[in-house]
Amino acid sequence: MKKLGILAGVAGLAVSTMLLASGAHSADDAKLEQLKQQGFARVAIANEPPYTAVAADGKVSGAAPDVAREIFKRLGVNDIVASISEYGAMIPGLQAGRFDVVTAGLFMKPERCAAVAYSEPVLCDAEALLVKKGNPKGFKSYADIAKDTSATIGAPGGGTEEKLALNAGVPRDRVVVVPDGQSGLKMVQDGRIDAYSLPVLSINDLVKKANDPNLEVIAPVQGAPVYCDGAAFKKGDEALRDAYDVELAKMKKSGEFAKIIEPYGFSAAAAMSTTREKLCSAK
Ligand code: 6CS
Repeated sequence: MKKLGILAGVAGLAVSTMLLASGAHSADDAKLEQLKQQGFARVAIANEPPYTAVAADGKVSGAAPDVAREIFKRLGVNDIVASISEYGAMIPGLQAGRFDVVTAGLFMKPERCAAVAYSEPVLCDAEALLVKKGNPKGFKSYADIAKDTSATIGAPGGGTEEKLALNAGVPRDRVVVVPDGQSGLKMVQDGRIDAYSLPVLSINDLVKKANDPNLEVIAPVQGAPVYCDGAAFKKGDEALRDAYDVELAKMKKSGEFAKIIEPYGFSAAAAMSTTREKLCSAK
């Protein structure tokens, strides 16, 4: 597969060069042509259900990849090939050409909007805290964790929750970088951290699968905004992003978008109630 991938990539590059030389297409269209030749789009995911998930047999699912797979099919790119990445490494990986797009629930925020070309909104969610049953330290917000000098919080490296905790005043040495949901759950269960923070739907998925009566979910985290992600493209691939948005808009209008994301617990109306422009200019 790898050799095939390299050959396909070289062939794609040759097609792109021909297209550019002919002047018939902009550099951006060449990107879509290259993906069509490649036969798949390389997507970055985190393996954080229900946003993204990789089964034991390698099958990729989750609301974000499912939307992306359908849109790329409509653009003539037959499949997606996923790589698991930490949130903090997704944008550098995209910029370095390791992925063609990030479809992982990478929430739109001004600093990220400056670094990538986001599609219109796809998945929206509030933030949550996973704590021991009874919420012994009475956390309702990231500020509460900051105020309690003995409290520690776990969050994804380079993720939104890490940033929210630091911005609320939790010192760096009390914010623990946690590689994945299962680790975060275990660390709370073992008392190694006082709280673990992810978006509400991710925490709820973890708790449902853990089936542990000694856990409690605090949601939404007071003072934290509702975020929405979009598919994140490399700066310079705006025409591919625009083509993606055309198909996304059609699916939102036809109800096909809701059919994909709502079984995962996401609200199509929430994504359709806002725009990239609003989310990228949020204070
Ligand atoms: O965009 C982010 O940074 C966050 N998004 C998700 C879906 N999970 C955690 C992550 O920190």
